[in-house]
Amino acid sequence: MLKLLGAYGSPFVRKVKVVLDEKGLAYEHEQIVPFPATPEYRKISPLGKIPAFMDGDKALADSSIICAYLEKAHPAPALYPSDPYEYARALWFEEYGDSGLSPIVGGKMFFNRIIGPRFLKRAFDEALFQQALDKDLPPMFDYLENQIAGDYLAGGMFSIADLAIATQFVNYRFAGGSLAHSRWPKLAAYIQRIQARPKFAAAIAIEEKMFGGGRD
Ligand SMILES: N[C@@H](CCC(=O)N[C@@H](CS)C(=O)NCC(=O)O)C(=O)O
Repeated sequence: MLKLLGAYGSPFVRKVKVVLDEKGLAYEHEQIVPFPATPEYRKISPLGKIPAFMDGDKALADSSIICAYLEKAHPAPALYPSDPYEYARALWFEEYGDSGLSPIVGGKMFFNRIIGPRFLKRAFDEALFQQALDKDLPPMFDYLENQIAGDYLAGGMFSIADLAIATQFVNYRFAGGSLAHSRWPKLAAYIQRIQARPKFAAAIAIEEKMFGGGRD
């Protein structure tokens, strides 16, 4: 049996969940909150982060590693382009989402405004939030706006690139961010299109009940 470990609200858990769903795989989803990670959980995820994954007794950690494993183990439908350069571009956009957008959207916005105050008794740092909106994100959104040429970011197909970018924008919206009426029309339409895919939309709908309401 396949098992996804990690809590709703995490863009990385969502990334793996949508890969599993797009590939039509059956799996259990165990809600693991990593604040703090237990010694037991660290045996599966040595850095103490979510998600982790079990395929029977085989354990894996890190969303990118888990998604790469799922692609090898269950190749259809393909979620990585086959052309070498487009494959590398897809990995680049995954990295851009995971290491570029996430520290800002996840750390300075979603965690700062939602998770910290709601679950960890941490005060909301409004200056940090505003810094993300005013300084950090505009050049990143400009970059993405310029990268969007067709329906998808890499290889002319829905891929890990689109998933890794669009998952960050779920947290962006949950934290109160908006792309509407913005200076990024291509990006706004692209994100809406990717998140409207049935499996993606279904994953978001579950979390919407928890995080989509009013902001704290
Ligand atoms: N590179 C990792 C990042 C995972 C990550 O940062 N997860 C966050 C939640 S969204 C976490 O577990 N944080 C707990 C911690 O850093 O202690 C991945 O892609 O899985």
